[in-house]
Amino acid sequence: KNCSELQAERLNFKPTLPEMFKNGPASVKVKLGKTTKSVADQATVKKMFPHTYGLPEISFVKGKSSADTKKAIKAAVVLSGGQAPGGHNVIAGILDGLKKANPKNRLFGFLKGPGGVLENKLKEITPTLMAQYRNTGGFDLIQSGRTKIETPEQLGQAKENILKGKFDAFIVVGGDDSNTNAGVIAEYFKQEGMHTSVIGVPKTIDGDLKNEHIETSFGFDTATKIYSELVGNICRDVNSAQKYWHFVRLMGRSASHIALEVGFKTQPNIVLIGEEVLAKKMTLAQIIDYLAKTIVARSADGKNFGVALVPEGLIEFIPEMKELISALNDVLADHESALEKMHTIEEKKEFVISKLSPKLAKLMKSLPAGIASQLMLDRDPHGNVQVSLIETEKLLVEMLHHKLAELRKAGKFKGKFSAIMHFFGYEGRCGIPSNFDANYCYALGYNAAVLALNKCSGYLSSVKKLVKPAKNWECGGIPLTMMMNIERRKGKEKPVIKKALVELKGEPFKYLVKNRDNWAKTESYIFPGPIQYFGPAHVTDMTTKTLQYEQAK
Ligand code: FBP
Repeated sequence: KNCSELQAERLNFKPTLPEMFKNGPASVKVKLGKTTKSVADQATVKKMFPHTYGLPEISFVKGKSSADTKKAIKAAVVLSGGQAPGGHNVIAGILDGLKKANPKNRLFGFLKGPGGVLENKLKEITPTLMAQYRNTGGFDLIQSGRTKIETPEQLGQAKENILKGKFDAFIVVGGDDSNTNAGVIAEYFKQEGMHTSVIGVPKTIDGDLKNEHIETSFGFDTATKIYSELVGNICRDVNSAQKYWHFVRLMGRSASHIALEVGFKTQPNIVLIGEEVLAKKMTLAQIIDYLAKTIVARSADGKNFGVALVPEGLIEFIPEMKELISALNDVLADHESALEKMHTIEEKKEFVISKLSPKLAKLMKSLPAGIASQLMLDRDPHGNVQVSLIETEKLLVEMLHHKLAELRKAGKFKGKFSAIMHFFGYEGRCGIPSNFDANYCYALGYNAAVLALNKCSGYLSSVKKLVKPAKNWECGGIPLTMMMNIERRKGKEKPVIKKALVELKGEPFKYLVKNRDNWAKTESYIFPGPIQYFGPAHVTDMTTKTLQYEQAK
């Protein structure tokens, strides 16, 4: 009734489980791999995680399970951070895995993210409740939140509520920060002598929680398909009207994977990549020169139109801006209480500028007022600047108007520059999961249940070989500490899971470099259209170009 035709149809979709899970958790055996070490800063990470450092990798193979499935278990799940399409299927996979092992097993969901763990707000996920949410987008079944469980008091509170609920497993669905947290909790529970397994699931549309064992995070596929449809439509509009330049900022807090993937799927005239800007140590002025060059060259061919993709994290990759943001992070953290007492943004700005080095103070003052204020906004609970709120596309367009006016004066630009700006982010985070994400999330959840049944703690659910059909995917667990390194957060050194940025030596970026000059000059646009849920498998089940290029070698 209160449901669209497609929604009703998707409730009936049956995700494909990897072959090894076909006969349920009782027919899956744990195979222990090599012991592991963290990706960097080994000695420090080891010292901080004495109980969970160096755990062996786990892969699941067919065989008789040694897990005791006779004793019923209770598991709890929490969704943490930004939404990503497929979260409900993770929960469905956990529930089905648990129930298949023993119908008496029960699953609970903490409400509104880790905050719900601290406040002990939870509800049971029954098969009847789950039935209304299978293959749907969003996190509305139990919601999400960005609270962190990290202080000794918070860890103690989490322990108390997990013990109160008699949970044998605690599953955290989140991005790099949330899974870092899962690692901290796993360590703490072991230290406290608790038997509860803590397991992470890699979620984020940003696609930056990946490594050789975690090929992609869930949600990236669906979100980029949604943005690509929109950008493709804009490309066609641009080529029909031939009078505007469109600047599209794409979500992805830090890494530029989303912009790169949408670039592959639509072939626009310009794709900026933050990681390249950083590697080439480009200044804001150099980025503007690069954009202006393309605009002028197209204009000389009579084309006063085009499409440019701007990754949301770009601003933090410009070395001078990065330095400024990091200094601002420290000043804001060090003077939190003084700043809280100030009422206007101007007052805060003046105070902050007085604490910066002369070089950074000058840069801060040179920025358009709106952007400077946006840089001063509150940080999220993880201490990150809220890049989604910084309108980088406006900064670029404003500076381009100045640059092109200069070039016009010098007789080097005779065309028109009329810009339209967009930001695509939130519209992609809760879309109906693509077949890929529906299958991947279900497998990640089922796999997390198998890890829980085998009492594996401190692991991230890992499903690999994702360019193959879902039935051939390989499953297991990767120690959370293996992905950690030490970074500076809120002015302090912290162990965190290393963010996977766009690799400039990687195949996806090389593909862009090979093609971008041609895309800049021509209208090589392609139009991916909307996500297809029914039809030929090569259309419905295809995954990202990023994964295809990464795994082509
Ligand atoms: P996660 O890393 O928590 O999955 O969040 C990703 C993201 O969508 C980013 O792309 C974006 O910068 C941020 O969340 C926006 O955060 P918020 O939802 O708090 O506005």
